[in-house]
Amino acid sequence: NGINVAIVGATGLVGQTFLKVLEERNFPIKELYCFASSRSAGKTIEFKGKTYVVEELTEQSFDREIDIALFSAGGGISKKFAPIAASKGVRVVDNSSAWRMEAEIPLIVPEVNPHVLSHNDYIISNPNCSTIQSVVPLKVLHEAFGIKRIVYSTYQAVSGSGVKGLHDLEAGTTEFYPYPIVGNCLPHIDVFLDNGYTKEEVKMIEETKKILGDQNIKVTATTVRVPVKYGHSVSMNLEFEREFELEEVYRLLQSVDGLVVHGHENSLDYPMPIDVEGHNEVHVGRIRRDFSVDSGLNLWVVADNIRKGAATNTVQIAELLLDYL
Ligand code: 11C
Repeated sequence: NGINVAIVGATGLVGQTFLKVLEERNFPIKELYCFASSRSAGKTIEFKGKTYVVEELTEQSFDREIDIALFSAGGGISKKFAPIAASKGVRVVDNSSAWRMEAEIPLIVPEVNPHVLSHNDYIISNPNCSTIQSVVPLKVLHEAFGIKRIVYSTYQAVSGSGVKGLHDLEAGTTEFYPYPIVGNCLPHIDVFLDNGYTKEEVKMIEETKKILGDQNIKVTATTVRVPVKYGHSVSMNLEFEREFELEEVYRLLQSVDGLVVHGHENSLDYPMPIDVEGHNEVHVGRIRRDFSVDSGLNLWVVADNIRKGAATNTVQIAELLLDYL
């Protein structure tokens, strides 16, 4: 009766939101264990009226009956501790980038590819926040019209960098970002790679193909940090194999679970970060034909990066796992 759940990274921005979302969705928890680094050990966390003491994560942390562990403590922690947990029979849902591109690890957005989950999966990856909100509207469009090419341009909130990003915006410092984020845009998220792209751009490109299950889609991306606290925005330019009608695009997008479609009749009705903070849904607007190519479409997609981009999607994956325990 109930599931034993562990949170790894329980004191972080995403870890705290895991707890909120688990409570809001009434996830059937029997025992809850909260883990973090030694720095946070001993802190207390309130969950459903009970107080929990944060424990230091160690190799022995999973030597008890834990069914599901939600990880959000960075790639290094996931690389080391997810296999330890999995070897002890714990199903790990990992919010870091550590395992996403491993061929045998499922990378899941429940509205898009829940079918890739199987009984044998003990480590399941949660995609990058900008990828999650992008693929939610793309799946039905790919099925209907065949996506040939995607051009992503992102406008990403500082909370994607965690509390350090929020601090640079709130205090006007450059402790985390290399340049001021106040009154500025930084065309730079995560590290630069040899090919001139940033790692965030490559994540969007590769994760999109993996989740949509089609390596033939051509994808490019420019990812930009903007002075917004919560909520990533993505401008998407799509080119389809087949002809489409705009009315059909609206109809398809309106059929997607967890997607709110804006602007059918009212031009001022477009999604913005300040309106989606705290929402679990993805919002799409500015839906319009790209007249510069044969079969092109432009979309503007906004979501709370800490919610649907991280905690909510991870909890939704944990909900899928309930059928496999
Ligand atoms: C950002 N998308 O906004 C990043 C944060 O691969 O999970 C998430 C990094 C990741 O900075």
